[in-house]
Amino acid sequence: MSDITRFGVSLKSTLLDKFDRLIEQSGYKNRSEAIRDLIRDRMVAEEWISSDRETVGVFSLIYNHEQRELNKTLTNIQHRYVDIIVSSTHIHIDHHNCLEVVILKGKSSLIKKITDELASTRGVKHGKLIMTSTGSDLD
Ligand code: NI
Repeated sequence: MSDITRFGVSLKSTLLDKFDRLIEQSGYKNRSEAIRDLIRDRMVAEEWISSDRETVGVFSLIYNHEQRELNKTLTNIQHRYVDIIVSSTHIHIDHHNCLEVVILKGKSSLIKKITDELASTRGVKHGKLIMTSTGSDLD
């Protein structure tokens, strides 16, 4: 643990009280872990701003499989990006609706392009991208 550095932070006590309440509600045992997570979250956001960094996205989409050509269109888009799409899972939610979860690894700009294309396909009811990270720069 010799690479651990301790540092002091100055802030208004009212703000610290609010922060302490917030992190307690979220289940944190101490401020350090909460602050580490905030820092990592900001660093991941930065990965997504610099468009040529390799990163990871988890994309979910909900659609009605009975919509004409929709299934085929979504599959065709995914086949165009086999180098970026690491995994894709299809779940039949009910008689009409399908959930697809697509995991992508590559440049953030390309991940956004692919997931925008999937989400904006006519008939897709909901598409949501979780912008996460390879984790390699987070320690
Ligand atoms: Ni299905």
